[in-house]
Amino acid sequence: MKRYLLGASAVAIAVAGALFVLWPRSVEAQPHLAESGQLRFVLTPASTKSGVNSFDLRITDRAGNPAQGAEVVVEPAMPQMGHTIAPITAGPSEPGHYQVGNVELFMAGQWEITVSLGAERVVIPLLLT
Ligand SMILES: [Cu+2]
Repeated sequence: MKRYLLGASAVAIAVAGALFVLWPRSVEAQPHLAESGQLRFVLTPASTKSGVNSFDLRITDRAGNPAQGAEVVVEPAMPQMGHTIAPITAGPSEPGHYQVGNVELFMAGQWEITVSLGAERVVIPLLLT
């Protein structure tokens, strides 16, 4: 009887461990960094799931000062599938800080987000589930 209980508790611990490892967790949206010739772009998506998304964008020069620029242009695309969506523009909410809402990333998969500020441009890969 004692041995049976020990065996049962070992099984319970193994199951709990497997659940801990395998349980689906929501993926934290990580900041994505990209650099152009003059600027450093950090794009943080609100979500890593397909659907309506929004981006928090912080743009600085190489010294870390907020970028000067009236409008940022965001152009999401899925080049492998030939999808593009209409460019979205946003003005700064404070120097170097842009919030881009209503980004309709309508399907899961590998997106490429082109972000331009004036002549500076980066392409940021974004994988959605
Ligand atoms: Cu697609």
